[in-house]
Amino acid sequence: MDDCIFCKISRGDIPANKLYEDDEVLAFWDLNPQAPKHFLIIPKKHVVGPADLAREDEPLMGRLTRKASELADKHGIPDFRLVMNNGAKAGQSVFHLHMHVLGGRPLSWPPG
Ligand code: DGP
Repeated sequence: MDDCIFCKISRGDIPANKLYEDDEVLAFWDLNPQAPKHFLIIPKKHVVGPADLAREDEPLMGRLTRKASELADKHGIPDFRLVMNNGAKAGQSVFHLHMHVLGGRPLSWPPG
């Protein structure tokens, strides 16, 4: 997707502070952190959001979740929250599927 900011990061067209990258997934620190530790993990494949996942994407989502947990552990975030926003009214502002990984402070519930 030519005008997708996360596709641009994925292609290396714009910089990001990366934690991890392989052929399928990329993790980078959020530009606008909502907690002391806040990174995003995305599939390199352009998927708009969770509601747009195909059955064939199920293994990819498993990889994202496992890698998010592994990276949280590696970066000293034993307790963390995974968040995926779907749609503008739920807070999605970038329409390329991403999982937020937030930690480093107590997180209240319910979210706003
Ligand atoms: P959401 O609101 O769930 O769509 O989250 C999008 C997140 O992406 C938001 O927390 C800010 C972050 N973000 C947006 N643009 C950039 C960027 O260019 N670089 C980085 N590192 N993060 C970005």
